[in-house]
Amino acid sequence: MERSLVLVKPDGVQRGLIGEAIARFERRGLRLVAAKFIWVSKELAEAHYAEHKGKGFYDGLISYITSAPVMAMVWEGPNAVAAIRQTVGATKPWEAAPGTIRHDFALEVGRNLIHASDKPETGERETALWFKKEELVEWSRAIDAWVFEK
Ligand code: IDP
Ligand code: MG
Repeated sequence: MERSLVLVKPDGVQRGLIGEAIARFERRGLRLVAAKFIWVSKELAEAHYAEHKGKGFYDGLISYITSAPVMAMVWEGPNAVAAIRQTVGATKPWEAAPGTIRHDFALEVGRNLIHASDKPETGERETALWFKKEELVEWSRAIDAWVFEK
């Protein structure tokens, strides 16, 4: 089963969009694995966004993600990474498809509300970076057979 890290970033938290994001992932059929509300340290922010180090927006990105608390979660399901990226929408909100979170609630790339892992391997790496093993909950739902084919 694929897993994705999802962050409701500081702007999403401040704008009261934690519930909106969770509702969309729940409705989609994804299963919650872990969640915590935290103020991100500079060290964690830098480790999380290491691939962007050296880019023009990097310093702004680190201040953005550490500016206020975030809601960090792991969601799982078949094709979870692609499905979640689709629900979140394109990085630039003005390019995000109508109906996606970034389309419906955002205007700026530097205030795009949500983070979601970009590949299954990234989902695993980011899950391990943000959560300890004992924070990940293995469980099943009565509806799983009606959402997951296998
Ligand atoms: P993603 O979040 O859709 O995976 P990435 O390209 O991995 O997008 O970029 C990480 C984050 O960095 C974006 O979500 C956005 O918050 C920020 N970012 C990316 N490009 C820009 C930019 O050109 N200006 C400001 N912020 C940017
Ligand atoms: Mg990314």
